[in-house]
Amino acid sequence: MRPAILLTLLSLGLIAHAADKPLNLTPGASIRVNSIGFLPTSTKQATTLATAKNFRVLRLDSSGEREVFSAAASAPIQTAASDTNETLRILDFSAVTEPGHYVIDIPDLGRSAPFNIGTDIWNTPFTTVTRAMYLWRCGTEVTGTHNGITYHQHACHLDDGWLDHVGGGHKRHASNGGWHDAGDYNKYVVNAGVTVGLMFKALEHFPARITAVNLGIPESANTTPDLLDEIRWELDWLFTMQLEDGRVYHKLSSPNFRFWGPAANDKDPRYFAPWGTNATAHFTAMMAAAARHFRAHDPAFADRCLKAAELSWACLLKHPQQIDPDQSAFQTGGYGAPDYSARLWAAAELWETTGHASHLHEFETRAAKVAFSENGPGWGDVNDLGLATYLFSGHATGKNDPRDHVLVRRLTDDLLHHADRAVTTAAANAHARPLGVERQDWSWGCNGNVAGQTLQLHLADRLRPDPRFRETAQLALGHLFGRNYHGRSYVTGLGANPPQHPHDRRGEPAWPGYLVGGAWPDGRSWVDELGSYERNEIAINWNGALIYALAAFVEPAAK
Ligand SMILES: [Ca+2]
Ligand SMILES: [Zn+2]
Repeated sequence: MRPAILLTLLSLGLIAHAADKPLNLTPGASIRVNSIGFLPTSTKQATTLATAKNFRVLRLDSSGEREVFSAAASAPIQTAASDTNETLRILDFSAVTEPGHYVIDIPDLGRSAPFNIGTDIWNTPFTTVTRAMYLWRCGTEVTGTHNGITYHQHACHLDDGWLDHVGGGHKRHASNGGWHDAGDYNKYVVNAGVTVGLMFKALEHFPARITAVNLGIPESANTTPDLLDEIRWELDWLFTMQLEDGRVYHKLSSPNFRFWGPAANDKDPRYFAPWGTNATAHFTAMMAAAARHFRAHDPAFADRCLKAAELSWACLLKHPQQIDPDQSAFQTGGYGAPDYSARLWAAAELWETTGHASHLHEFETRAAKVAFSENGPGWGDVNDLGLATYLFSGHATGKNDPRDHVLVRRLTDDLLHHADRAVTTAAANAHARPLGVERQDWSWGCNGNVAGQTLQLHLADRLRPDPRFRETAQLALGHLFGRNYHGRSYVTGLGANPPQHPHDRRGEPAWPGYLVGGAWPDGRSWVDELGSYERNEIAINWNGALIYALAAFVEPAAK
């Protein structure tokens, strides 16, 4: 994904031959359970080593512990070599429905991480993971407290950025703000796309759940939903990436990944990379969607977003062939990808916001050649975002639906096919991972894919309501929060034994609310090590996916 990272870190000796070095793998956990917990009505399962025959569930409270359930484990299941290559059993305790604090106990084997049953179990994870975007803000002081630890960053990168590599000479063009991208402090327009896109989709699909959530950010006292406020922090930066003729700079980055330490100590100059059509298309899509979302809260800002979107769209029409930026001055993230899907997404958002037939035509022409993704949306493929906007368009009302009905039917069938397959895949997997466990299902950032895959499940549920879709979306979260080979949460600061050493330049203790990349090339191969950028880095696109996945289960009535 970002091969330049490897070269840079190797050359600096920050990691020694990471590509060759065998991973220091640990034995799999004895009992693996979603350590956040379960909604009272959900199916409740955990996974354990095959030595367990029987298990019990204990309720923990101030008076001690008491057994509330016991049962036999399932028959043994052998997992594939491409998965975890073990013999395991499933523990089903769906009969336990009373809200409370629990643990699974297996004689002679041990106890699981504790977990909760309740209607509000996903509220704090949603707030923490979304607030993590605020903690990523560049160009400003940020501070937050989590689990008794206060995290603080002084205002950073106030010189952003320099025009040397875009023909502007050694002059500064103000480009403060935005989010740091990942474990590094650079800012990339393309990766903002899928991140902002999924955050907007969370608001579109689950407004009653998340609109009123207080994220504890500087804008929490105003009347705008905090999630929109947080997105706006990125949009305000994105405006500075647009040229007067609508072209959009690809990124704002230091030349390499040399610096480690607090962001405010990073004095490496940061430069604009030349414009490209892919960044311009992502910019257009984000601004077009923003115009719609901000209309009710700040009409002037909505107008500004729409104007920016239309300017960049006109630029894209002038440049129908892909133009990639020259990034030879940089060794940082390239984010190179075909611009096809970003143009498709931009057309969808422009149509949804303006209703203009030309945008619908452009979208449908492109959409005729695509299907829903296999792994959920990602920075290199945002088709799912555009297809989702189209399938659930506010313009498609009754007799006045202007869409191509043949295309709508095909996309609907395709979406349902993908979602049904995710349900089947999760049901067949010992850790209920809906993404599957073939070799190609474990890849750099696959935890983000697991989270992002819930988009298709919730879209399918809107088209053809089926409790299995939401159930499977919870299983995806369960896998990320502990029902996995390691029996650990893959999200910093949340759940059982979360990552302590993420690949994050801010250092330790680990900043809270970040999904790490995950295991590959099989389910065992994840390590909690700072140097493991390819398995233990954090990134805005993965958090964007997790924000979406969590938003679906926030329960505002349970304070
Ligand atoms: Ca607010
Ligand atoms: Zn910064």
